[in-house]
Amino acid sequence: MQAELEMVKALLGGDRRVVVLTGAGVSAESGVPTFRGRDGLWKHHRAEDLARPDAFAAHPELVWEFYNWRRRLVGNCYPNAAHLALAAMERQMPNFLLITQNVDGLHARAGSRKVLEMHGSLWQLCCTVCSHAREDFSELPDLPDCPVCGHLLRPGVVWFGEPLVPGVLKLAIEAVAKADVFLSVGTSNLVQPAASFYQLAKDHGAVTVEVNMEPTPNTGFMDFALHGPAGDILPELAG
Ligand code: BV8
Ligand code: ZN
Repeated sequence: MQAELEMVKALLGGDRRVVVLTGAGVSAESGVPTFRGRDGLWKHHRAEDLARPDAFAAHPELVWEFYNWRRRLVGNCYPNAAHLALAAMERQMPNFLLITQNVDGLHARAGSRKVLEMHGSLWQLCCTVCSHAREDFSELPDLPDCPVCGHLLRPGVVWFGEPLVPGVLKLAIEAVAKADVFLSVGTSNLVQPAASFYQLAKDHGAVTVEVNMEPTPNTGFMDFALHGPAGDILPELAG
């Protein structure tokens, strides 16, 4: 793998347009449970069964308890070497963009500034009725009501079955389609539309790289597959 790693590292030089897509695996070494790993369960619920609008409509308190548990857990986690390496890459490369599926905010805490949070953020709250939205890092054991209209607030994340914010998706698609190098880091490549970004990059001539602990459904289509912890591999690439 060292030879492949050196080849990928050489590709990241100059003013090449580099786009990195991250998933839950990039936060795993910070202690944040991944969605589909062994630790992906919460009180015998699968995250995917709670990260849905119908679950929130039926059981807002249970879903909020899940998000409050994640806010508290992530609040006690710190960016790991993978997050820090991606922040370093942004400083080194003039044409670099980080697109993340994660909602934990650890990329920003690691110093990344150009980050597209395509699935929203645990630290955002928005109203279920009016346009009120705010960033809120406080302890919120009970789901707060909207200060404007009094209706329930909800986590400012994109749930399964919900459309992504159009402006964010447009920016992501435009960047991926223009990329010279596309890296997919720590994602099982199961969630759409992120899972199809590699194909969009490839169709437009990008070199595609996967960084993961193990093969994913996309591995066979990638130009390079670097298997190992992101916390080991990314610092090598950031050099
Ligand atoms: C939408 C926020 C359309 C909430 C999340 C085809 C086309 C379009 C849609 C669909 C489609 N097929 C199905 C759909 C519906 C759905 C979907 O994709 N379902 C899947 C399950 C089949 N997609 C949607 O609903 C999306 N919406 O397309 O809307 C639309 C249009 C108009 C009108 C209505 C609808 C919205 C999807 C967003 C869902 N929200 N998060 C929250 O977090 O609570 S997604 C959620 O999954 C997280 O964001 C997470 O990041 C993401 C993806 O999971 P991964 O990040 O990949 O995590 P996972 O645990 O799976 O894998 C971890 C990986 O890391 C593993 O590979 C592991 O090996 C690796 N790893 C572990 N440790 C390390 C490591 N790698 C390196 N180093 C390590 N140390
Ligand atoms: Zn409101």
